[in-house]
Amino acid sequence: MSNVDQPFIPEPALDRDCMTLSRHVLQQLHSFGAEAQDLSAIMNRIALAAKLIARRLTRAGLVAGALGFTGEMNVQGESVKKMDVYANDVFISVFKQSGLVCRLASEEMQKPYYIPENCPIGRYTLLYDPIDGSSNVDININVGSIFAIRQQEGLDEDGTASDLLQNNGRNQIAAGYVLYGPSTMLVYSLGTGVHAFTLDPSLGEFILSSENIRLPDHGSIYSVNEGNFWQWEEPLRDYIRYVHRHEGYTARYGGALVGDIHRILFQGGVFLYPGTVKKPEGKLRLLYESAPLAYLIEQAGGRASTGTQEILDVVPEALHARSPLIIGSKDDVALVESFIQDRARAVEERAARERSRIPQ
Ligand code: AFP
Repeated sequence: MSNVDQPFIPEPALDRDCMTLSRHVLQQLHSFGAEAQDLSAIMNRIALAAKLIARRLTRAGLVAGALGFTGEMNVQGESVKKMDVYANDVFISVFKQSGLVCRLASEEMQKPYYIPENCPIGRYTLLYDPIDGSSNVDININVGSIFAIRQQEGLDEDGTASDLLQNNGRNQIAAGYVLYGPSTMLVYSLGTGVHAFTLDPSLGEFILSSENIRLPDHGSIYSVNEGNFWQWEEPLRDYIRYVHRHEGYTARYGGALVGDIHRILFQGGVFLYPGTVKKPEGKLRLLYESAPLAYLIEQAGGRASTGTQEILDVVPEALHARSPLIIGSKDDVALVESFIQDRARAVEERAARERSRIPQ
């Protein structure tokens, strides 16, 4: 028999090395149609942005102008880091002349950025947090990027992005994050499970490293900035008192959401960024942080809640709206919610007792 007649059975290691991100997207969608090709190309551009950002982060201590603050404030009133600006521009650059994305919105920009030449064919919006946990950059600890893809509804001719304010997080088509850690990893979901890719620097490609990741229903980790303890509402303090008094819990908090969520995705547990008495909406941005991560964690079998509502059901009131976030293993999220419900019930019962004492 000649070689031509023999069936080609690739070595397993070779086959694994060939499972790139763009190939994986097409495989997930079971299609080579136009929409599948678009999503595959969008993910490929996000991967390019991730590689550019990873390259700069890896050499940040050696490159002039890579570290530190710009001296400006962003729309949220936070000091802007040079790396935030670089990473924000990278995402815009990779989508220029792509024909894929008409509009990009990030927490670093007051208004969405439009790429008019893409708009006649680019039906998508990219929402992103270019550098999440940027206070970690100057001390060389892990940071991340978070992204979500949505279908653009209407032409948004007045530039108000009103379609983004009429829909909840279930409207996301895909979401994910990039973790810039000891290795650079890209984790994403298209609504068909959660998959992790590791950047192989020798190939310059993200290669599939874990497929269909499932979150355990319970984990030992609780991840929260306990320095805010006295600023929280009482139910959150009840929860923390509970974990302090019970065996089997361990605290982990890195100051960068992506790293903390990545740990929970693989090991289970719960991450919390609750509101405080002064800022009930909390710190994290719904469109760029909470909703994309909620989409991902739900796809892996976990849950994400504000404490009283599923994150994916929240419709933002503004582009840069914030939301409290309780996210992770199902049972752990439910446990936190149970403290919120208990306090709400107690308040309700006290009010009913007061009412019954007042003579009618
Ligand atoms: P920065 O990007 O401004 O550093 O904020 C990071 C972040 O949004 C999120 O990644 C962290 O989980 C959280 O803030 C940390 O905030 P605290 O410093 O208040 O704990």
